Amino acid sequence: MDFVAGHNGMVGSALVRHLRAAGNSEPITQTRRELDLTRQAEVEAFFADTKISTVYLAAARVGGIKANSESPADFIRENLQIQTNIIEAAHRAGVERLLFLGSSCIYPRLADQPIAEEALMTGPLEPTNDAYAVAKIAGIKMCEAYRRQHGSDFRSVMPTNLYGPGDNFDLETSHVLPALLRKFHEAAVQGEPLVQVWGSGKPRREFLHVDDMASACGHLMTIPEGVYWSAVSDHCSHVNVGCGSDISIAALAELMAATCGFSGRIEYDPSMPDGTPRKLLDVSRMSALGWNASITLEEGVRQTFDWMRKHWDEVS
Ligand code: GFB
Repeated sequence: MDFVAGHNGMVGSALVRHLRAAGNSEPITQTRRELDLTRQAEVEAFFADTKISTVYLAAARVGGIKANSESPADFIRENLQIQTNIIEAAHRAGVERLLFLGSSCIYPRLADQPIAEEALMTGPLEPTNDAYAVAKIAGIKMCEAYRRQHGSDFRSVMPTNLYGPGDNFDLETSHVLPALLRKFHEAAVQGEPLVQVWGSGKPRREFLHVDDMASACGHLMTIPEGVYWSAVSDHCSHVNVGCGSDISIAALAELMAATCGFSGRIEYDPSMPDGTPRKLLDVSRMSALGWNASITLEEGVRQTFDWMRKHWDEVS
């Protein structure tokens, strides 16, 4: 049976949708109330009592540049606890295959673009999210260590910035795409003359729709063990997942304005951090493993905009 850890999050819920659509039996899930993933004993008891063959480790504490800057201790502690508990419990319970989900912020702030998997730990991290990044790097290294010591088939996937249904639209803690979608929509509806965008607008970001991410995860988990581990190496075993192109924050803001029918002024707030100047992923390893993204930014934004309005009471 598949266990999706973090099934209520944006990625976790997309994974559940994907597994259902692929005809898999209903995945096992646990709400926070049912299972606190930061508690080692609880996690080990759950794995001991449940017949789990594969794990999608999508549970994490996530957030945008402001949330990461303000709560680094929470981000590093909670993510280390969750991933360490699940990886060890999966090993003890003899889980056949595990997929650990990280983030493109693991790479050096000024890595050569597009960023190849081998760029990991070759330079200083982006300060606004180095705590979260170190936790995710530790997760990759932990999966590799279990592979070398126990022969565990524990894989790691590093997505670029994700967006889509089920995203967090809170203006303080969210990522840029949902935040701007909400800001421009509210301004358009309320007839406001101005929308504030953080930073200079110059940074570039790559965006992947979460349903593409779920499809990539499903694809990675169907690759036979021998094929996967001969395509990666024991000390660089993670796989980037992205769409292969990026956009400036300024151009994204223009796209959001057009999507929401906002015709007012866009103002930039230089007092807010820009973060990493660019983090476009090299996705050739994933392409060679037989998967490419298919949802364009335009259609993904349109779909997310429709979803946001349909769930407005929930998200606003
Ligand atoms: O998406 P975001 O918060 O995180 O910010 P990162 C991306 C860029 O959008 C930054 C700008 O340059 C922000 O200054 N931006 C403009 C805004 N307006 C806004 C706004 O209203 N809200 C937000 N949030 N940003 C995250 C990491 O970095 O990437 C996470 O902090 C994770 O740990 C995630 O790795 C994938 O893309 O800079």
